[in-house]
Amino acid sequence: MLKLKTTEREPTNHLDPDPDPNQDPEESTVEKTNGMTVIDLGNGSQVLYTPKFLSYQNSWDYFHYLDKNIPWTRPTVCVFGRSCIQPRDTCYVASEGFPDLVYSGYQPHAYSWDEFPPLKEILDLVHKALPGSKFNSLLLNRYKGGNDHVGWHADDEKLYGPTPEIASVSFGCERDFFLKKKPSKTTVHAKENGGDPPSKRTKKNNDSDQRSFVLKHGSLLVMRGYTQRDWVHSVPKRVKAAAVRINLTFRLIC
Ligand SMILES: O=C(O)CCC(=O)C(=O)O
Repeated sequence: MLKLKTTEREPTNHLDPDPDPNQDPEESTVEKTNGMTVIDLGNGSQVLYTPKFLSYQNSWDYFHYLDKNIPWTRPTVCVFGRSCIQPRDTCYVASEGFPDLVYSGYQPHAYSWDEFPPLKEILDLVHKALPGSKFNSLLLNRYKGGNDHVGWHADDEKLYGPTPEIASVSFGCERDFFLKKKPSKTTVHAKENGGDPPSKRTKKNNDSDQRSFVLKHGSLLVMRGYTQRDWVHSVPKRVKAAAVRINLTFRLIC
């Protein structure tokens, strides 16, 4: 069993059930508590980021274990009607008896948690860091170099319910992680539209509609609330990110 040390931190609360009535619901706020940054993206979307979730050495021990022992595959997926090889390695772990995960026309084999005890250790640490949260499945990604990436998407598959919580732990090479608000269709009524019939217009994005993080070795990033409904995220190609990065995204199948 790998020996672990986590960074000490205060337990964090979930989305504020009793928000300040004077605050614009679209306004985003940032709060820092004991190593964790809480970013309220507005409208019920929230991101938490802890750069030093796991200690440096434990993170390397996990990295080497995962790199060597996970049965990584690089499947063919279907994106916008086209077949392509997924630009990163993947593996999937889930508790028994839940619906199968299917994304981009691909249904990964679900391995059991019992086959990879260190994954259960990391899951326990994530549960401890996020009191009240529960995860029962895990999608693993391995980026072998700067060409490996994940394009803009939301983890909004039905099996995760309307407000999925995703806890993402990173090991190895640092990579950029971007969040971008989905363009919202606003109905423009006749009065505001010079008397024309109602029409749909797409609201333009501004700076507060984008966020970026550098996901550090041993870090934890959590997306909560309506983040998957209202935002998309990506890990873009980076020529200079030549080394391997492994990422674990813990999810709850409802
Ligand atoms: O590698 C990451 O940090 C993100 C992975 C991701 O977006 C996903 O698995 O859906």
